[in-house]
Amino acid sequence: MGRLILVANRLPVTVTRGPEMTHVSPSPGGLAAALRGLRYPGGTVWIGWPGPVQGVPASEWLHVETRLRELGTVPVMLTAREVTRFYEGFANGILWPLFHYVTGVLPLRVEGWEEYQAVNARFAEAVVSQYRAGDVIWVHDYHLLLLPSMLRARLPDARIGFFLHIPFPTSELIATLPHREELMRGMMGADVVGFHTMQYARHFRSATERVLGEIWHGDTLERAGHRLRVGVFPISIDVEPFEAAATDPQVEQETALLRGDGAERLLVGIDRLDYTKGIPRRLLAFESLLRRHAEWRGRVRLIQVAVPSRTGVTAYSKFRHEIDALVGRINGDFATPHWTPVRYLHQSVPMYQLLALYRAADVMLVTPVRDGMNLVAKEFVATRSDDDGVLVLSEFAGAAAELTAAVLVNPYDVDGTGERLHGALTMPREERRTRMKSLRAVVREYDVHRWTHDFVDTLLSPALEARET
Ligand code: GDG
Repeated sequence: MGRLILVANRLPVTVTRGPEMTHVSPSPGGLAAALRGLRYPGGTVWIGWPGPVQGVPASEWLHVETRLRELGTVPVMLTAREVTRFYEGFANGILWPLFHYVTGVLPLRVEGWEEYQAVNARFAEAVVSQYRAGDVIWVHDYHLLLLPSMLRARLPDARIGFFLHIPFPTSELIATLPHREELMRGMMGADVVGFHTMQYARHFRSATERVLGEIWHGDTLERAGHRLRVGVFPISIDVEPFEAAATDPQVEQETALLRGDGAERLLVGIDRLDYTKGIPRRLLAFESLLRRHAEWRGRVRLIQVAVPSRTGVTAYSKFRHEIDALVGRINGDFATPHWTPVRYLHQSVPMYQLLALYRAADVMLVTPVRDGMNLVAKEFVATRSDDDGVLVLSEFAGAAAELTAAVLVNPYDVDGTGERLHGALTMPREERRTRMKSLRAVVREYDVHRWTHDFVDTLLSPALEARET
């Protein structure tokens, strides 16, 4: 049996230079979290960028390389210029906002295309050098849209899958993208192209029709030498560690500390600090709750964790200041000497604390303006084996297609979201239980192992129908 070669911009581990020595530690973000627990009978090989390693002294590099090899990973190095122009520029400065419909942060001029091509070609080189007949290749995400076709040209008989972790937007937006033909053609080298939702898959089909004049037969398309299939595979989580939180003494202790004497209700938000996650409008919705329902003043607080992310991209540093200012204003307007409405953590929290926040939350706020899936929503649900807690979820998160028993909100409607918060805080216990039971059943039914299995199965058997397209 062949191996599964996983190709993603970031390895599931990152090399970072500490004050004393260099560490190899788990990478942040949803993709890494979802794929870390992946098992494949023939074994896996990971190909990706290990993070900015330029500062690692030569004396430690051998140790780092050995550690990466032990973990089954193959590093692809990026120069500082490529980090700026491929990663921060083209991938995170153009594709990320455009695919999330946040056109306001797009630069006037699209730059970094040469580096985007060059890095995709370097990844192709690394995959070809690892590939053995019988291996299956699975390429991930928007950083590597050109890679499937580059691999198809070099390895015509290989099984190549591609999965997009972010939304695929309407073809109206794809049409605005310089290099749209190359990018769409790049994806089409795969045998299977997977998305989180039916809507994204539909947008992809219409974009290929519009940009390349392709003609689909249902979910398949005949290409020179191979058949392309589009499928829907909603990513999920490894449920077990989240359910186990219920019996972890450290988590229980922390949960009790967060709940305190129960006099205050707790709202929780946990996100990467990203303009797609809807943090400013969420803060305004909370403010609206406090203004319109004054009875909650002193009786409810919001803990918002925003993990620093992509700090090299200008739009992110501007956005950070916007949140700082909003938190300051809301706290300034509403705090009393005994109560602070918003506790804002611009840092990541350790796992036991993350689990305790999920368990202590009366209401979990997942209100992105746009999100491919959003794993935080699924993690929260999996943690609530007590069948309590309310999930307030944006209609514009991919997760909303599955988690229909959540309280769904339009995050752009700030006052409307504030009213839904009031509704969530006053929801009767029986309704909370019914909704949470139904949400937990969805997440348990389709976990990350089924997700992987479904995708790879579809990739291995072209005759097999993909889910629900
Ligand atoms: C992309 C897509 C899609 C967050 N803060 C802390 C922490 N986290 C962990 C969460 C979760 C992950 O980070 C975030 O995952 P998301 O899915 O919510 O978001 P993205 O990073 O934007 O992921 C997204 C995903 O890819 C997978 O396809 O769902 O739509 O944008 O696992 O738990 N973990 C810890 N401390 C923190 O402070 N330990």
